[in-house]
Amino acid sequence: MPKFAHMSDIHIGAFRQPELKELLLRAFETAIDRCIRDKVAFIVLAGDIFDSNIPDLSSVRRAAEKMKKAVDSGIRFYAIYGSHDFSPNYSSIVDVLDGAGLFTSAEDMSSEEGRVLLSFLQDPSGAKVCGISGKKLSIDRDEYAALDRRRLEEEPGFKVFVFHGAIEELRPSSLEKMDAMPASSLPATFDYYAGGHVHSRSLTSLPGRRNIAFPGPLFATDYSELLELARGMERGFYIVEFEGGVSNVEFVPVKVCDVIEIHYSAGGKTSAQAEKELIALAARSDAAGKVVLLTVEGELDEGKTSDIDFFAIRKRLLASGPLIVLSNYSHLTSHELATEPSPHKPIQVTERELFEREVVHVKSEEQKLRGEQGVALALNLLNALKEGRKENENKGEFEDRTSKAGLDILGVKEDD
Ligand SMILES: [Mn+2]
Repeated sequence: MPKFAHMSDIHIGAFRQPELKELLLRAFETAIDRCIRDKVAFIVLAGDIFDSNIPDLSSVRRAAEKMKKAVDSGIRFYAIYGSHDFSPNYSSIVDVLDGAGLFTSAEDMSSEEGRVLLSFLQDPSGAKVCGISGKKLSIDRDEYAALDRRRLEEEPGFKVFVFHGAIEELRPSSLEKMDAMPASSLPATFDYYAGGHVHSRSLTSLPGRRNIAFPGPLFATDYSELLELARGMERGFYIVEFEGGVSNVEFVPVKVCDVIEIHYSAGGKTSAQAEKELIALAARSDAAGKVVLLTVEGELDEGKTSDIDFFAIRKRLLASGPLIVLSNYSHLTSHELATEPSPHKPIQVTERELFEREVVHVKSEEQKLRGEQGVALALNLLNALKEGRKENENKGEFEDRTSKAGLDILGVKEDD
């Protein structure tokens, strides 16, 4: 019986730390190896394959090598962009891999009298694949609105629709604020809806639309998703068996590393007590080969947060040979000096807090400049402007790239 795999939101290139970048790549390699072993006919990548439209090239090289291996063993890749690896003003690495023949874009779109037409890709296994990429500036929303559904719905055979976006009816409560479209936006009568964008796994059938699937990431893409792994969340992808229709959907877990959380509440302790207990806790923990997330929070009753020797605690933890230790002391305060800035506060936390404090003064009516959306936009813009000149990039290219990145984030299209 033929099979295909469905992955999404891999975000290759995410994370600053080389150890985490490496784990992400290993998760991708593990998943592809499993597909080769399982002899899937094709792999659907439902967007956000990369963390940005131009991720770091060493990550791209590793990922491309593995994909080449799959292609050489007869597997085909059908991919769409996600909101992360698409840019309205810039080429994406997805285009490069498409051009090089590693991927086939699942979005074969044309327009006719204001209607959006999609063509099916005919896979040799018999499956028919088509889809719409996740784009910025709500371009994809307009495409769904103008989509000629009837032609797609009348097409006979085994059909897979690939998309990148949340579905209102299926949106997890934790993502209530996430932009979503109603399920009726998707053309009906497909056998499988290969979704991306939502980083939480689900497989649901709605009337007229069976098997709407979101596999979520293969590993994690940020700190909060690392915490989810530490708390027992399983990550992976789907393998779908089909003959006429879908006969089985299997979730394939991918695990590349143990992630543990060491949580310490310093509430009501003195700084000396907290330090002693933290060092003892570090000495007790079995961190060898693991990703360790150390969270220290609470308000000290006595002493300053800076009295705690965080270096010694870290050193003690590192002695047992963890892969990496990420510490978060941003919610540690002291009663004695309520205004004292806590030590080791990651710069991102400070920036976020500043924006959160100032965003209330924004007078604009524009929704995306206000509240949490405004904070996110300001942080994105700041990060884009912080990026320095790349090696071998000349000044003109650097300026061009920076201004395009800024426009992308603001959701403005460049003048031609
Ligand atoms: Mn994503």
